[in-house]
Amino acid sequence: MKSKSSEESTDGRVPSGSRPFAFDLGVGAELLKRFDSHVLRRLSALQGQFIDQQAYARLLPSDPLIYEVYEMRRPEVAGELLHGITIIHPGRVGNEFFMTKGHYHAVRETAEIYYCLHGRGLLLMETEEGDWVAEEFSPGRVVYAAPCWAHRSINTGTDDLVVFFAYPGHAGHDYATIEQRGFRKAVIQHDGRVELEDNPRWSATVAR
Ligand code: PAN
Ligand code: ZN
Repeated sequence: MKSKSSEESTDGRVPSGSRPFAFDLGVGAELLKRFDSHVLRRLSALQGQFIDQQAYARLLPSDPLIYEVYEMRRPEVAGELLHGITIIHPGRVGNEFFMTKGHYHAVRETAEIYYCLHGRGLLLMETEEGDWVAEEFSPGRVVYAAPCWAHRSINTGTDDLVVFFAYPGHAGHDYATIEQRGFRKAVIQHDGRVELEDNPRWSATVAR
């Protein structure tokens, strides 16, 4: 499946034994077999993020699975690309659609590219300076999260949302800023439509 060689090096340089490889990208069991790690995120991992805290509390006893990440293991160094698939399951907490935790990259000056394989949704992005953008996910669509933009995937459909992602190996993840502050916008269902509204739980400052 893959050569181990010297890929485990963590001294910040691309290992000399890093070798090319290839795999098929599709949706289904064949794709998922190829991945090295599988992370499951349940509702409890998103504590404090959804607007309707009563709806959150009602769902919490069953702690539903919100999303899953299948990742290729690569050295976490600047010359490598970390990549994999995220599957966000359909559903809502109150009127708000299921979503990922969302994060800034710890190294802010690193981008990420997404390719939507299946489903419908949005990549919600914002900067620390106050800018925000929501780009649509639909099959075949690429979304580019530029350096310094926090990003959160949201499933606005009735089926799984499946996206491929790739980002620099040294990017790292800053989850704390979003855990404390949230995103400026929330994505909700209103009269059967998908709408963005100001997030009342968003706070302008981050306690450090
Ligand atoms: C993605 C995300 C993935 C899950 O690979 O890690 O979609 O979202 P959270 O990491 O916010 O839980 C990515 O943006 N990596 O950098
Ligand atoms: Zn990211």
